[in-house]
Amino acid sequence: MAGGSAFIAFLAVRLGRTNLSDHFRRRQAGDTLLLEQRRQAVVGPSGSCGLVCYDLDGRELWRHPLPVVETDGGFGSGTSPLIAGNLVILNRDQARNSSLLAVNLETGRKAWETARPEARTSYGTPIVWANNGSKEVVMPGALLLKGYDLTTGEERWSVSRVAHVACTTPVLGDGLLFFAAWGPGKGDSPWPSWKDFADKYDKNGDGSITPDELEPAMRGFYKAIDSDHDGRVTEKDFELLASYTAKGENALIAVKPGGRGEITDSHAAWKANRGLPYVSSPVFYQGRIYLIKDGGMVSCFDAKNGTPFYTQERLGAIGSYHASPVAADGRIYAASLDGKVTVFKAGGERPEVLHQTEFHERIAATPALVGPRLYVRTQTKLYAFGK
Ligand SMILES: [Ca+2]
Ligand SMILES: [Ca+2]
Repeated sequence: MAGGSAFIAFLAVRLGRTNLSDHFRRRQAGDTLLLEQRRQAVVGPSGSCGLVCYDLDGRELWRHPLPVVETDGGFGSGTSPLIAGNLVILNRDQARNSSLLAVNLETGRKAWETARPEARTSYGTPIVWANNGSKEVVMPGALLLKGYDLTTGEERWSVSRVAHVACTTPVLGDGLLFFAAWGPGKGDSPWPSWKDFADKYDKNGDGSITPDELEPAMRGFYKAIDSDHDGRVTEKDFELLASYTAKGENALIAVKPGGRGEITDSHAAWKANRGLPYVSSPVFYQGRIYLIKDGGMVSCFDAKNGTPFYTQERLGAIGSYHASPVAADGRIYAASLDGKVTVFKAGGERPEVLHQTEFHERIAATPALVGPRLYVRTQTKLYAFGK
């Protein structure tokens, strides 16, 4: 399986007789529960406010409550917990007091927590990387991608010149680590000018915009725009946002193992800037990296050297993509947020679409491949496909 852990479907099937499934069904976010098969336990993030561990009969084994994350976007964190050995790792990047947290899988007690004072909100899920034989947690953050010692939480390396927004999860393949991130406000998606924004929203003409002057749908983003957190959006906030955005570089990067300290240049294998995904993570499959860009465009690169086989080819399924693509049996599966799943052939010089299915409701969670089955979780339903 690739493209992010997505055991939710498997769990819901296994737990279908318990009240847990109701709990899962009500959830709308794209975050995912993890199954630890050795202990037959399930660990889930509960509304961004902590970790809860259940056994496979739905009995609660422990819980580790946490303050609700305060994200820049005003919505919850989309991250999933990561189980690594006897630890459960959780991304706690938020507007203030960001950290990377590890709790003991047996007890739910904190094992270590590393402060990330430089980090703002991020939404991706950390992964484990056996980096030249030593196990690390790779944390996809805004502006910085970092590696930490799995056992102690100590920072080991750092890569800069990545996007100022991090929604994706890194992937591994062919001995390299790949991280693709894109943030709005630059390139073909510039921020509006302060003048245009104020003309539209500053209804009382006092030179600042208060939440009540925004459309309800935009109010969730108020904290992200109000850069100095004084409760009013002004030209100064736009300048701060522009300078923060300018620090990032929207890119797909390949990182070589063996680095310590600042390794942005020393351990870069290659880099690409086209076809970047916003929320969906890359998938590595048969020596290639696939990216799904919002709008329904797929790009495919040689994992070893970054040579593109094709870039930004249309899949015929427009819209946003929050679920990550997954790959199996010579095929790539991509689910749009609007609920269209496209199956295309892996390899080749262009994406050959084999099949498209309309599910008629939102798909935010990454489909799960478990043995010969493909599970797709939509807003209200769970589907299983197989031979
Ligand atoms: Ca105003
Ligand atoms: Ca402000």
